Amino acid sequence: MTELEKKIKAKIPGADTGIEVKHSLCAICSPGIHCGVDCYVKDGKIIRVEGTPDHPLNHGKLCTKGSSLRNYVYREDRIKTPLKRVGERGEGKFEPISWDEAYAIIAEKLNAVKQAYSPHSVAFFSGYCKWYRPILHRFAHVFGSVNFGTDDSTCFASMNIANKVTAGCGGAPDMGHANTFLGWNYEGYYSNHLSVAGVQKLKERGGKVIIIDIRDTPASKNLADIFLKIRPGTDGALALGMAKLIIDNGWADMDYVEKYTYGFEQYKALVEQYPLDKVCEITGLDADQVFEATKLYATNGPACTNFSASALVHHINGFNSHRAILCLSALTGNFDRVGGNYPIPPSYVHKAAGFRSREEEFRSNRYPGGQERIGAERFPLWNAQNDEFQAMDLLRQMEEEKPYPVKAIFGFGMNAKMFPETDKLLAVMKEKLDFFVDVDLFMSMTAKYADIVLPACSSLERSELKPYEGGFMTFTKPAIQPLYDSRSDVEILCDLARLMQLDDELLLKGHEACVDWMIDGCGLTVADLKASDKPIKIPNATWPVQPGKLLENGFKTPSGKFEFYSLAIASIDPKYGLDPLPSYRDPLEDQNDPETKEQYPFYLCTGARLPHAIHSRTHETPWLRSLRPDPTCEVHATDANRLGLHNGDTVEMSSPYGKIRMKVKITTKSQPGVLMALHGYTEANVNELIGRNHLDPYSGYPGFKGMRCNIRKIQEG
Ligand SMILES: Nc1nc2c(c(=O)[nH]1)N[C@H]1C(S)=C(S)[C@@H](COP(=O)(O)OP(=O)(O)OC[C@H]3O[C@@H](n4cnc5c(=O)[nH]c(N)nc54)[C@H](O)[C@@H]3O)O[C@H]1N2
Ligand SMILES: Nc1nc2c(c(=O)[nH]1)N[C@H]1C(S)=C(S)[C@@H](COP(=O)(O)OP(=O)(O)OC[C@H]3O[C@@H](n4cnc5c(=O)[nH]c(N)nc54)[C@H](O)[C@@H]3O)O[C@H]1N2
Ligand SMILES: [Mo]
Repeated sequence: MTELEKKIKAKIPGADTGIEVKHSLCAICSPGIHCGVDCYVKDGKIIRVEGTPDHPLNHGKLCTKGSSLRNYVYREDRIKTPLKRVGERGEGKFEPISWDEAYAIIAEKLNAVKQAYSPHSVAFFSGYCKWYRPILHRFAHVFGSVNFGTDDSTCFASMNIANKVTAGCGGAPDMGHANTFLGWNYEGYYSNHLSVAGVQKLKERGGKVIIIDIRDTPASKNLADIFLKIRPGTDGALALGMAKLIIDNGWADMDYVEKYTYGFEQYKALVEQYPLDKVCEITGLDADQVFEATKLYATNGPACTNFSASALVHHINGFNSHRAILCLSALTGNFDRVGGNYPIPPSYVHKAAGFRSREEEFRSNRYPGGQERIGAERFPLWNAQNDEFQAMDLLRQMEEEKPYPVKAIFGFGMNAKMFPETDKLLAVMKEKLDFFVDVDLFMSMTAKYADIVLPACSSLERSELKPYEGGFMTFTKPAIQPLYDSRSDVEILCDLARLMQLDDELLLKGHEACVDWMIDGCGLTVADLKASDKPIKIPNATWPVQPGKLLENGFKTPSGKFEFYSLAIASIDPKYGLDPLPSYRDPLEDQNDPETKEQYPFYLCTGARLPHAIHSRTHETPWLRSLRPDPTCEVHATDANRLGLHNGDTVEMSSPYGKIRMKVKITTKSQPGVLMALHGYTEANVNELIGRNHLDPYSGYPGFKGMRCNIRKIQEG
């Protein structure tokens, strides 16, 4: 018996030999934190999953979701073969077909739309998965369409654009050197558990932590020296008020401001309008606490800040709230400084590993032009700053066919439940599309509307490139053969590129050739990476990244400075009313007429993260679902008492856009008047309650975390 087999026998009583341990990664959650996993494989089946002990990211740890990876991969609703629709769209009636048949139909139908309308009338869309995106993006362009879009229309990109127009790039918190951590909507325990150790270490060194959240969380309880429990969606006003305090009390780093920033006088005039009493009235916070938090942040530097990908920017005023918070970092001289926030260039699909890949070039150097992307006219700032279409305008464009029709969608993990007014989107897709393909692991509600459904394999059944912080990278190998008749997303795209005879050498050569092209210069090839089963050091990566380069060489903004007043925004046609300054607006500005206020008195916050769930992909995973079996609406005890609600009662939640039912969970962690619920349930989809035009005009992002709502008891629990 080998040493390994002995170890396995010790761990799994009764296990016979013949078990192999294969290394892979868990791709259930955020692409930046895909943990290394050890899969125990017997007779081609995974019998156990553990975190890889010597992995540079997770060091053996796994979260709740990763621990149920085996249960996720072997879900019964996995799509088993390519399918062709035989019933009505949405009915879910399909017949199995071969891959060759499926490919032939897809090629024919996409080309038919191209001929009858234009290549731009085919939209290519990716849901939450990121790993294949550069390949899909290039495929869209080589096919001739400008329309490549993703879930970035609701995630990360708003923050990225706000960073870009202010500082030219984003900034990662330098936790290792900060004295104060401003954890603005930071809830690492739930949304990024591997980040918590960094905050704990800072505290152990004597560092201070400020948490700003709308609910009590493990972070507010375990980490905060000061906790500001703010009224949802009012963060922009708080940030402007903090800036006024910083300036008035002489805590600003005026040397930094003079040397490295642009538009200070206009910014100062804006923050003048936010004295402490007004800020407290808007945010519901206590004046002394705001003062103490501001003083700590501004005087106990260096201070770094957490910037959230979704919590703030999921309000219709969120883009500017994010900018207002970012401005604090320059006002106090913390941007691009040791212990503050400093830029790290991404290496591959949003992940920084200390080298610059050619991903962006790969995605864009075949851009066909000739038409505006979907959403370009409605969201000019998004369009100017992002190389994807804004999917929040897809429904309108399909429906109105203006400025041109969208007649086919090639979707990878497309999930209509991600979009506000899901039912309306599906109805328009049903009516308007000539052709819809969806590639997914599971038979989702959206896949049921597809004409052709293709089975994708999971991360354990395929190979993918994955860089890691610290200067590591891996190209995974399949731990098991693709289940059923599934294929990897990239294999599907490269097969189709060949069949459709697309004019692109790289796509025709296949996945590894594309990856080699993108990582050229880092000192490794796919062949080098494949020689190891685990992440290896990238020879040409620079890590840790040294701050200070922007201060030395200039910011990548029109002025070359950090812009309190954004010249990129100023260049947008004034008819859109976008303010170059990070001004504040009410998060319910479009719903404040007296009738709506009276009918829908609650503030609904959807999708604030919980550890056991991620979007729609985990709700149907039995082990995870068992942790919270029912779609649940969290109601504050004060409201529950007033309305006579008890735990387990069924309530109808309603908004001007729709109604759904959920079970009540009474809490004191949130605030009176605020309801909280997760998104992604098929039987209780909160996005039926969010208006499709309830959008931030800067980014096009929906107000997922700020919508008027009401509840009514339907049934005792
Ligand atoms: N109300 C509300 N809505 C939200 C949010 C919120 O907070 N509140 N959050 C928003 C945010 S931040 C995000 S990121 C989006 C997430 O947006 P979604 O795209 O809705 O995310 P998922 O439901 O995780 O994944 C979509 C589909 O991808 C499939 N899939 C999984 N793995 C693969 C694979 O390897 N290949 C293929 N082809 N498909 C795969 C899944 O089965 C699923 O059907 O939701 C947004 N929507
Ligand atoms: N377990 C789990 N982890 C996830 C995900 C998941 O679905 N589940 N999704 C992943 C994805 S796609 C994303 S984009 C990230 C998002 O991760 P984050 O950007 O961190 O977003 P959240 O965890 O939703 O929100 C962080 C905190 O902000 C608070 N918050 C909500 N509204 C407001 C507000 O108006 N003001 C303030 N100050 N705080 C507010 C929430 O209560 C929450 O505690 O998480 C990733 N990680
Ligand atoms: Mo996200």
